[in-house]
Amino acid sequence: MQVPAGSPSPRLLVVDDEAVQRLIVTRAAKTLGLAADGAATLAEAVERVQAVAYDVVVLDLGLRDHDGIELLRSLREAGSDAVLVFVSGFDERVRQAAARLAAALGLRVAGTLGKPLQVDRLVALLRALPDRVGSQGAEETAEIDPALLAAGIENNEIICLFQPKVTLRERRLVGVEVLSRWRSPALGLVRPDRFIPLAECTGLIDRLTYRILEQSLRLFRPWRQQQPDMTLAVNLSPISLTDLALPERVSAALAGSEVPPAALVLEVTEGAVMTDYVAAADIMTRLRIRGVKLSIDDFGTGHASLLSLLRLPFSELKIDQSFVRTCLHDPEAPKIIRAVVSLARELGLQLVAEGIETEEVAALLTQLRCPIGQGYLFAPPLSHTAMTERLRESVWAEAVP
Ligand code: G
Ligand code: G
Ligand code: MN
Repeated sequence: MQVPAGSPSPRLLVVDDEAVQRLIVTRAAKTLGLAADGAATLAEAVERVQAVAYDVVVLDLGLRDHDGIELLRSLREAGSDAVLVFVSGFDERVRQAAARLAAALGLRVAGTLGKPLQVDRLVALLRALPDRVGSQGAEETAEIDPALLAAGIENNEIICLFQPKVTLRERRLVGVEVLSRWRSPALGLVRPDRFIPLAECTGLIDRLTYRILEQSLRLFRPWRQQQPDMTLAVNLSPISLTDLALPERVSAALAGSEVPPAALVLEVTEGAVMTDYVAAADIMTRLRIRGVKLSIDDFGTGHASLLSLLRLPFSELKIDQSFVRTCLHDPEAPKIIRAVVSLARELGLQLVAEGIETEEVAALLTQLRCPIGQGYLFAPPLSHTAMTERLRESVWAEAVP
C-alpha cells in the first residue's frame, strides 16, 4: 500500500536493551522511510507506546529487566494497532509461543527473527508488511541492491568531495571535510544519505569507510605541501565506533599515506557516542593516543548528556547547521552559540560553525567569536580538481568591510 503524499512517516519503535541492536534496527528502518525511536527498558517502551501510535514495534523478548511479553499488554491497553516483529536469542519455539500469545491479544505479528539480528531479513519483513508501513521512501532507497553497492565500493565508484573550513576573520583555509558520493554507472550520482545507511545495515560500512579514508588521505597529501597546517576531516559512521579494530585500521591507513596523524580529524555525531559509551570511549581514547583528532559533528542535535560528551577526548566541536541557519531570526540561537563558544574555549576545543550561507550569518558568528566556519558562502563540497585549483586562493569569500 502506498503512503498518500503529505502523510507523516510511519513510525517504528525498537525495544532492545542492547544499544547496538537498537542502532542497527533504527538505521534499517530509515532506509525504508520509517521514523524510528528506541527504548532500552520495558518502562521506557510502555511510556512510548502510550504517547505515540506506532505502526511497527520490533521487540526483543529477552530484555534485561523484564521479558518483552509484558509490553504486549501495554500495547493492547493503549489500543495500538502496531505490527510486531519479535527478536530473540531464544529458540524458535519460544518465539512462536510469543507470536501466538500476541495474536491471542489481538495484535498482529509480522514475524520473528533470531539473534544476532540479520538485518536483510528484518528489512525483508518490514517491506512485506501489509499496511501503510515501509512503502514510503521505498522507491527512494530500498531498491538499491546491496550487491551493487558492494561492487561499487570495490570498483572505486565512491568519490570524495572536499568542503573547506575557513577562519571567519581572515578567511584562511584551515582544513577540508570529506563528503562522499557514489558515482554509479547504473544509478547515477547517489548521495550519502542513500548509500551510507544501506552500507551500515548490510555490513559494508567498514570497507566503505576504509576506502574513503585511504582515498582522501592520498588526495590530501600534496595539499599539505602548500598548506602545512591544514587538516583533513572524515565522517565516521556510528557503527564504526563499536568496532574495536578501528584505531589499528586508521593507523594503518595513515602509515601508508605519509600524512601525520595530527592532520586527520574524525567527525562523529553525538548519537554515535551514546550508542555504546564504553566502546566509543575506548576507541576514541586509543585514536587520540595515536595522535588523531576527534570532532563532535552536528553538536546540539543529539541526545548525549553534555557531561558524558565533554569527558570524551574530543579536539573539535561543530555547531549544527540548524543553529547557524536560524541565528539571524531566532533570538535564542545567538545565545546558544555564545554559550557554545565559551564552552569550547574553556575546554580548549576547536570550534566550527557549519552551514554558513550568507555574509550576514558569517558576520554575526564572527561577532559571537566563533573562530571557524564552513558552508556554501565559502564553497560547496568541491571535487579534488576544483579544490586543488582553489588552494591557490589565499582568501575565501573576502569579508565585506
Ligand atoms: O554532503 P551531504 O549532503 O551529501 O552529506 C549528507 C550526510 O552524509 C552528512 O550528514 C554527512 O555527514 C554524511 N556523509 C557524507 N560523507 C560521508 C562519509 O564518507 N561517511 C559517513 N559516515 N557519512 C558521510
Ligand atoms: O552532517 P555533516 O555536518 O557531516 O554534513 C554536512 C552536510 O551539510 C553535507 O550534506 C553538506 O553537503 C551540507 N552543507 C555544507 N554546507 C552547507 C550550507 O552552507 N548549507 C546547507 N544547507 N548545507 C550545507
Ligand atoms: Mn561532518
